[in-house]
Amino acid sequence: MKEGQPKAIELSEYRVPPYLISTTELQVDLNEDVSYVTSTLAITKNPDSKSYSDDLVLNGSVDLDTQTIKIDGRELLSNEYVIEGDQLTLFSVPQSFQLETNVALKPQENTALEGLYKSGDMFCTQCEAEGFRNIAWYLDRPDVMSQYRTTIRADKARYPILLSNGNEVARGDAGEKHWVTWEDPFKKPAYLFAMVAGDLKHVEDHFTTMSGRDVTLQIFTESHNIDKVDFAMTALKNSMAWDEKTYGREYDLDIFMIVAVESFNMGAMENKGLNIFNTSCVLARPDTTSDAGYQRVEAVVAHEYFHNWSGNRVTCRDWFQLSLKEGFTVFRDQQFSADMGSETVCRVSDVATLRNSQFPEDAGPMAHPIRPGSYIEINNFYTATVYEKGAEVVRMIRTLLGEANFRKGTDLYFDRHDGQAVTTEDFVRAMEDANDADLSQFRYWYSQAGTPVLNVSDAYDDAAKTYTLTIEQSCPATPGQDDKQAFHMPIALGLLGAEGQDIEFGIDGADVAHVVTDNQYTAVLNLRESSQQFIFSGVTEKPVVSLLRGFSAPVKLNFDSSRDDLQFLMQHDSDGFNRWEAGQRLAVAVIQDVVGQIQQGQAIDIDTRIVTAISGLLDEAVNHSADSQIDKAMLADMLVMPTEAYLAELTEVADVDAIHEARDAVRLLLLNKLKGLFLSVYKLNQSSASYQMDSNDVAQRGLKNVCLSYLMMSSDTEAIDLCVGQFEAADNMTDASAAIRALINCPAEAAAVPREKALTTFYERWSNEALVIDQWFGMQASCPLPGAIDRVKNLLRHDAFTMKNPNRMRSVVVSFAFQNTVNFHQKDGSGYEFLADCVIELNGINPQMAARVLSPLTRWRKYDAERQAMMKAQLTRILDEEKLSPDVFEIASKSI
Ligand code: B3K
Ligand code: ZN
Repeated sequence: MKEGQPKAIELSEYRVPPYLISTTELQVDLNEDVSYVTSTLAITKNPDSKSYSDDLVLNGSVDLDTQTIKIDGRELLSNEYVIEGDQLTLFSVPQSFQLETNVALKPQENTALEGLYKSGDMFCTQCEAEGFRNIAWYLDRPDVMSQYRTTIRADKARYPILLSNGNEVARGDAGEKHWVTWEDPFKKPAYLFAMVAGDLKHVEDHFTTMSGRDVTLQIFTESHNIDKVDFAMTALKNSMAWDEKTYGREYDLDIFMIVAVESFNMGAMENKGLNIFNTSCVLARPDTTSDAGYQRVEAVVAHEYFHNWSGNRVTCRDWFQLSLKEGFTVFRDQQFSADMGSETVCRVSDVATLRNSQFPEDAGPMAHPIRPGSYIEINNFYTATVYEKGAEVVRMIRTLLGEANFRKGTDLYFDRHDGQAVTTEDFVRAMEDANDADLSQFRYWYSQAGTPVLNVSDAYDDAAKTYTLTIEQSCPATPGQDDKQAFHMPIALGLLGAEGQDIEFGIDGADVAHVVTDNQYTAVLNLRESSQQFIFSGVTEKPVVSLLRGFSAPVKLNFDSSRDDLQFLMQHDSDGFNRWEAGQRLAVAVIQDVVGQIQQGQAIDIDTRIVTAISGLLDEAVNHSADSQIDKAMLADMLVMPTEAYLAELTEVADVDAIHEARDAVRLLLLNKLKGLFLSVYKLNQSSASYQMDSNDVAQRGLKNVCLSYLMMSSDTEAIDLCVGQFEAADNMTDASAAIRALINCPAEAAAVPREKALTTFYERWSNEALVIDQWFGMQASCPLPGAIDRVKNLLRHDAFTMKNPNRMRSVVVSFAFQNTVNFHQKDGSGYEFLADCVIELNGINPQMAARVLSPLTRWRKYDAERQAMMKAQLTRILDEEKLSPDVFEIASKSI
C-alpha cells in the first residue's frame, strides 16, 4: 500500500453542515494567464448543528493560490487560519460574519475539466459534483444552499458574451475589458453554479408558461455551429410543455440558456438557468447527425430541463442521494421520449441499455445500491446503477401505485420539499403519504445491490380451470452484502389463449396491485416473498403466459418457455415489449446452441425456427401498411440479434470468440435463407424524398439499414455496390454512416478498396466538423474484423486525435474497449495492455475520464483463467503507478 491513500466517505457519517452561507458574491476576473476570483460569503452558524467547534473548515483545491482572507473586512493574520492541501481552516470564527477570499487560478491548465476551465477559446465551468471548490473556498456540499450574485470581467473582444445563473442585472465597460453582473434569485447548492465567457452566437425563442409568463430561451454556440441548434430549441419547448402537462411543473426564471461546449466530461449539466452541454448532446443537423444522435439530443435537452424541478428546486441532501435526482430525472426523460415517439421502441432501448451496462455493473466488483453507502470519489458513482436502475425503481413505484396515484405522490414531493435538500427516503415517504401506501419492504431497492433473479414455474389445472404461477426470487451476493432481503416488486403479466388473444382471468385471492384493461388484460402482482404462489381462476383454456410485461421489474427472469411458445408470443403478445423480448429469447437460445457446437468442435446446425420467425417479420415489413399492428421501428428492433455484450452477460464464463462467431453464423444463415426478403425490405424502404426527422422516416431508415447490415454479411459485389451507392447518394448522416459502417465491417476482399475510398472521402468532407470526425474515429475503432489493435494504435497517432478532448478520446478508447468486445479480449492480451496504457495516460490529464474508461478491465471475473490473469495484471500495473488519482485508485483497488 502506498501512503496517503484516499479515504472513504460513509453515508452513516452524515452530519448537518456546521455553518450556512446565505449569500455568495463572486467577482471573477478572467485573463489568459492568471485569473482571479474574489468571493464574499455571508456565513452563520447553523442552529441545527450539534458541532461545538468554532473552527470552520472550507473546501478548496491545491490549485487555488490564495492571496488574501478577510473576516468582516479585516485581513487574517497567519496564525488565524491554516491551509492544508485542499482544506482551509479558519480558527475561532464568530457566529455570523462576512468572509472574503481572493484566489488566483489557471483555468487554461485545468485538463480535468472540473471547476473553471477552457474549452477551446471559451471559459466555462463544471461544478457537479465537487468542482466549485476548484474556483473558491467554500462549503461545497449540496445541503448548503445560497443566493448567488456573480460579476464576470473579461476582455471585450475575445469574450463578448459573459453568462452566469439567473438574470443579468448590470453591465459596464472597463478599458479593454467589460463586465456583466448576474443574480440568481433561487437559493442553490454550489454544484449548480455556472459561468461562461466566449465569442458566441445565439438563437432565441420564447415559451409562455401555463401561468402566462414569458420565458426567453437562448442557445449559445461558437459561430460555426449556430446552424445546428433548431432541433434542440424545439426539444426544449416540447419539454417545457410536457412537464407542465405531465407533472404540473412550470419553469421559474425569466430566461433559460443553453451553451454548447466542445470539451465536456459528461453529456450535459443542469446548472440553474444556464445549462452547459457537450456539443454532442445539443447540436443536430441532418447531414452531420444520425437519427440516434437526434434522439439523444431530444432526450438530454429534456433531461437537463426536467432537473429544474427534480434536482434544482428539490435537490439532494448529500451525494449518496444522487439517484434522488438522477434516477427520477432519467425516468422522466424516458417518459417524455416515449410520449414524443413510440412507447415500445423506447422501452426496448431503455431495457437494452440496462442489460448491456447496468446488469454487468451489478454483477461486478463495483456493484452498489442505487443509494450507495460509501464512496471514495463521488464522480465514480455517476453510474448506470444510480441512473438507469434508479429510473427503474421510480418506474416500479409508478407501476405499483398506478399513474394517477404516482402523480399525487410527485405533487406532494415537489410541494413539500420545494427549496430543500432532501433524501431518497423523503421521496418514498411522499409517495406513501399521498397514497396511504406502505413501501417499507420496497425500500430494499435503495439499499441492496445486485440484480434479483426470478425462477418461475407454472401449472394449469384443466378440471378446476385454474392457472398457478410459482415465483421464487433471490439476489446474488455483492461486495459487502452477502445476504439479501426479499424485494417487493411488481410483476405485470397476461395470459394468451390459443388465438393469441388476452384471456380475462379471476384474481381473487392473489396479491394483485391492480389490473390494466385498455386493449389488453394485464394483472400487476405484488411479489413480496422469496417464494410465492399466485392462483388465477376462470382460465378456460391452457394459456401461454406473458410474464413481466413492459419489463415491470429490473430482474433476470428464468422461465422455461418452449421455442414454439416464444414464436407464438412474438406474433401475438398484446404487450409490444414482450413481443420483442420473446424474439430475443428465441434468438438467444438459438445462438447459445451454436456457441455450444463451436465449443464442442461440432458442425454448426442452426434451429430453423429463427429463420421462420425472422422471415415472418420480413413478410410483415413487406406487406406493411398504415394500420399494421406493429410499427416499422419495432420491426427493425426485432430483426436485430441480441448484442454480444448481452449474450456474454447471460453466461457464467463468457467465451467471447465463440459468441462472436455464433452470432455471425446465425446472421449469415438468415441472410442466405432470406436474401430476397432482406433485399425487398431494403428497397421498399429506400426513399428519394429529402430528409425528415419524424418518427415514420426514422423507422423507415432504421428498417432499411438493419437490412443493409444483413446484406453486407455476404461477400458478393452486389451488396457492396448497393452500400457504396447508399453512401454516395445519402443526404443525411443516418444513411451515410450506416453505409460506411457496413463497408468498414465487411470482411469481403472486394470491400477493401471502396472502404478506403469512403473513409477518405468522409474525412475530407467533414474535417471541420468535430462531431462527425468523432464518428469517423468511432466506427473504425469498433470494427470487429481482425487486426483491430494496430488500427486503433494508428488512430491514436492521427493528427486529429487528442486524449484531452473527452469526445475524441471516447471515440477511440471507449469504442474499442466497450464496443469491440472480440478484439478488446484478443487472446494475447494486447487489448488489455492498450486500455491500461490509455488509463495511465488519462490519469494525469483527466482522472474522471480515466476511471470511467477503466471499467472493462474490472469485469475480469466473466472470462477464462488466462484472460483473468492478464486483466488483473493490467489492473495491478495501473495500481503501481505513482500519483494515482483517487478516481482511478477507487475503481482499480475495489476490483482486484
Ligand atoms: N448532473 C450531471 C452530471 C454531472 C456529473 C459530474 N461528474 C448531468 C446529468 O445527469 O444531468
Ligand atoms: Zn441528470
